[in-house]
Amino acid sequence: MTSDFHPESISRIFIALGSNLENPLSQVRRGILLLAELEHSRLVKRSSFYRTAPIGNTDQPDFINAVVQMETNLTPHHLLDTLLEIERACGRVRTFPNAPRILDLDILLFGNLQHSDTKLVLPHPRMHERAFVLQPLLEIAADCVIPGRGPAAACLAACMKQPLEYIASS
Ligand code: PH2
Ligand code: MG
Ligand code: MG
Repeated sequence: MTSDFHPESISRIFIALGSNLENPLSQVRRGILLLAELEHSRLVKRSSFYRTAPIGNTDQPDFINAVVQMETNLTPHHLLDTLLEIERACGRVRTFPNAPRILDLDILLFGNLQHSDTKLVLPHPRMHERAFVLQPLLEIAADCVIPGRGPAAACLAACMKQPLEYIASS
């Protein structure tokens, strides 16, 4: 039988939050409150909020983005399922890839784990090329190294042309 959590193994994880529908700032704030209540887990730090231009599908509203650092005893897949449940509970409806969304919760890093299957790729496969992830991540973890990619600060230097506006710290 596989277990949902490892009582003796705590992992340091980072989760990205993003919203561009229905008052995005309050959606991201609510997402953080729900993450703070996650079972077998502890919220350690959260970044400021950033207003960011959409990357990919550019024909949609600006996003509010933030990143949190947590500790968890959950397994990566149980964490993933739990984040998808929170997204649904907050009213997210999946239509097409990169569609506007009420709340997106992405696992960026799960300790130093490098993993790939049909449901989950770790580290997040596009995090190293997205200023809206790297800037808030570096705000709370300045020395962060992305397994397989190198220092997050060097990754951010390569994507400085992506517009991003610091909006609030609380
Ligand atoms: N999320 C995406 C695609 N593009 N752009 C911004 N600025 N912020 C996001 O959170 C974002 C995006 C897919 O999840
Ligand atoms: Mg995403
Ligand atoms: Mg997602």
